[in-house]
Amino acid sequence: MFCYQCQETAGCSGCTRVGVCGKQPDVAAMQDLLVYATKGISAVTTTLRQEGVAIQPAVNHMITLNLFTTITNANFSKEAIIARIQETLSEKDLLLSKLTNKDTLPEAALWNGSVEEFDTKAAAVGVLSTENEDIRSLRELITYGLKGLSAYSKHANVLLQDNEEIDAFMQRALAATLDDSLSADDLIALTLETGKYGVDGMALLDNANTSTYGNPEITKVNIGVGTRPGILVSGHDLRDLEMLLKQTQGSGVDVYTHSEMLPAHYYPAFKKYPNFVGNYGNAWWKQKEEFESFHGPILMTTNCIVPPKGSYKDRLYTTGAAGYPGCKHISGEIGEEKDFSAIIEQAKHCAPPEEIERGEIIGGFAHNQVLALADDIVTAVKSGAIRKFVVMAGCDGRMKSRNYYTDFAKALPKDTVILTAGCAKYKYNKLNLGDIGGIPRVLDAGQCNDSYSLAVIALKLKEVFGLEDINELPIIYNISWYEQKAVIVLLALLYLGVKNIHLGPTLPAFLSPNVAKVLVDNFGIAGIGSVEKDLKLFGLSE
Ligand code: SF4
Ligand code: SF3
Repeated sequence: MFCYQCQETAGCSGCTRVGVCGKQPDVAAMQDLLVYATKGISAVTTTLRQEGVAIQPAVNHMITLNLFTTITNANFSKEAIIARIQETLSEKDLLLSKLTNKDTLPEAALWNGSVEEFDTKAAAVGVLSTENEDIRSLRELITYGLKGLSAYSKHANVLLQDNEEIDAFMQRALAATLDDSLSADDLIALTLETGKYGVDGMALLDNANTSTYGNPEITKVNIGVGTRPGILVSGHDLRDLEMLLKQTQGSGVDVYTHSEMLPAHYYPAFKKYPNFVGNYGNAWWKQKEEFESFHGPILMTTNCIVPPKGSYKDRLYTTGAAGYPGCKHISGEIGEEKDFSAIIEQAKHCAPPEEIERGEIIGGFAHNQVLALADDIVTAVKSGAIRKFVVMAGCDGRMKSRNYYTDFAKALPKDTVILTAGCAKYKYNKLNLGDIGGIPRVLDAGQCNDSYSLAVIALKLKEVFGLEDINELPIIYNISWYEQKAVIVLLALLYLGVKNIHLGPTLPAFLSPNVAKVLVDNFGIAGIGSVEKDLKLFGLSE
């Protein structure tokens, strides 16, 4: 196997024997083949569009879901991935029969094979099949950005929002990563275009979320526990949470959020459920301890799954793109009501969650809420009460080096405000960093996809302050990444013209020295150093 798509890749270069995430070589091979088949069908849909043939939403959804399935920590089930490959190959053959000109199609568009041939084929089509390291680096950078975009599209799709332009781009770009005639410069241009569609994808999801569930608002979230049995919901899918909340009414079972589901509490639509008790635990990587002490069933709606311990494996359920061998999967297509009765029944026989902390955390600072406070914020900036905003959005992870973010947050001068989104926030959202004239020093906009809110806020402040360039704002970017959704957020920020982003705890292994140089020279991308050095660099030493 060879995989280097996430920040925790072995030796900061590539997982070759087994994934640090727990992905086994046979699963990695099927993921490679699924990506290959998905690129193949995308080459067919792209050519069909050129011939004026419309592509059905079901095909777009299939491609989106395929990519999402291969995101880090989403799906460890070989069986589920093989089923997706087979479905994709048969749909591709149907589409091929509608095509007039097949001459320009790449090999991936024409290939088909039986399950017995999958292993051999997978070994020939992985990441290392592109020999030139710069072309490989750019192809993977684009592919990972598209994986992130697919996650955000899928969340919009389940709320019945589609954008054919985004789907068409995603497929055109996937097909382009198979095209040997494209130069490094062509692929750099495509990388930035991916960032443009990243912005569009996040805007689509933002609209889907807020038009369905209302605008997030300032909310205090309980981090303690109640006395009844509970179900813990993790991942990013708000529609799954909504269905579960509805189905648990009157059941005597409470519902808690975990990790990236925390921001659900900020939406008005979920506040009406009396059994929606609070948030349990921290970011994804602590789940082994926290899922054990939770005692009740856990529903993983997306990434990030840590291979479960036997002690709670029979309480772990997956749905949507998520999967784990031996864990029950709850099915349900877009537009269908999923049946969570098995989870609810199991919960009734479980002990209530064990208290691991108590108190409250505050969040809900998505763009609408922050813009409602714009006058106070502008006054605070003009008076000097707020010196700088520090965007610390992104992912959390296991590595000890990520304690940098806790130390950095603690060491920031008291006249700075952290803007955050994603599970990165768990490194500092319980530190009680205080407020500036009533404005909390940690403003949580929501999930990783809500990083879009941070861009909207920046653009609004640029307008209010009458600035020419987004980089003239008193905003510093010190972002942490782990998986591919952070890649699309990064590309989106680059597309918006944001410069000098610091990315840590390490730079992506998939950036070749030459590609990294392009990002450094053109966008001022940099890694992180020590807290002291970085504070100095940002002009924030006291
Ligand atoms: Fe390794 Fe990350 Fe790939 Fe898992 S997703 S195999 S940890 S690079
Ligand atoms: Fe976290 Fe997996 Fe990325 Fe959505 S849950 S930010 S790592």
